[in-house]
Amino acid sequence: MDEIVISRAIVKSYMNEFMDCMEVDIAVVGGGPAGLTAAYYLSRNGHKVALYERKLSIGGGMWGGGMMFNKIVVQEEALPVLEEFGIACREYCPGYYVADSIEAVSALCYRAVKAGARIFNLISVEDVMIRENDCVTGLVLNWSAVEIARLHVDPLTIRARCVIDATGHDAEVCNLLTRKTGRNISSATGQVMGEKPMWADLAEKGTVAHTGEVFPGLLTAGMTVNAVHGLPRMGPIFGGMLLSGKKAAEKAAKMLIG
Ligand code: 48F
Repeated sequence: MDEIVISRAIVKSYMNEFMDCMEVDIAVVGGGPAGLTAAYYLSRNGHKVALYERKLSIGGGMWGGGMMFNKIVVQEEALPVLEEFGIACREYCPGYYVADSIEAVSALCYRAVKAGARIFNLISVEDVMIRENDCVTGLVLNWSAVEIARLHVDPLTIRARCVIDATGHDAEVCNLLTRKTGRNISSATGQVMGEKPMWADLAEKGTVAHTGEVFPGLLTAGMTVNAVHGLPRMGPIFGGMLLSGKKAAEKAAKMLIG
C-alpha cells in the first residue's frame, strides 16, 4: 500500500463531494437529531442535501441521553419515526418509550447518509448569503479549526435553495441573520427570543407546532425553534426533535416546489 495513493484518494474524493455540493437544494446547519432527521427525509425524497456540522462527531446533544445516562425518552407520536430509522425502543410505562441514545444517533446518521445526504463535519457556518429579494440563498463556511484558533482566514460560500437552521439552543443562523441584516424573523418580537425554563410537555408540542419558515429561504428545526419563539426547553425527551426535523423536511420540500 502506498501512502501517497491513500492521501490522493482521500483528498480527491473529499474535494469531489465538496465541489458537487457548491449548489444544493437544501443546506442543513447542525448535525443534531433535528438536522439529521430533516436531512434524511429530504434526501430520501430525492433532494440534494448537504449538512454542515461544527464538531468532529455528528449527533449533537443526543449522545449523552439525560445527564450522561445514555438513554432517551420518546413519546408515542414519534414512534413511527423511530421505526422508520430502525431504532429499537421499549415501553417504560404508558406513553413513555426508552431508546438507546448511541443506537439512535448512529441510526439517524447512517440512514441520512445512505439516503444520499452529504455530511460535512468539522465545518462551521459563520454567515449566510443574501440576495436583493432579501432571501437566504446560501451559507458561508469555514473550518471549525479556523474558528477555534481564531485565525484570520476568509471563508467559502455555497448556494442553497433553502436553508434549515438546526443549530440547537443557540439558533446560530437566525441570530446572525437578525444581527447582521437588522431584519425581523417571524417570532413575536422579530428576534431570537431565547428558550425558557424546563416544561417538557409544552416544549415538545411547541417545537413541532412552530417548526417552519422564519425568513425567506430559512427554516428552523429542533431546539432552534424553541430558542426563536421563546418556548420552554424539554431535556432528554426527543420525539419533538425527530418530528420537528420531519416537519422541516416537508416544509422545505414544499418551498422548493413553490
Ligand atoms: O444541539 P443539537 O443536538 O440540536 P437539536 O437537533 O437537538 C437538541 C437536543 O439534542 C437536546 C434537547 C432536546 O431534547 O434539548 O439538546 O435541536 O445539535 C445542534 C448541532 O448543531 C451544531 C452543533 O455542534 C450541534 O452538533 N452547530 C451549532 N452551530 C453550528 C453548528 C454552526 N454555526 N455551524 C455548524 N454546526
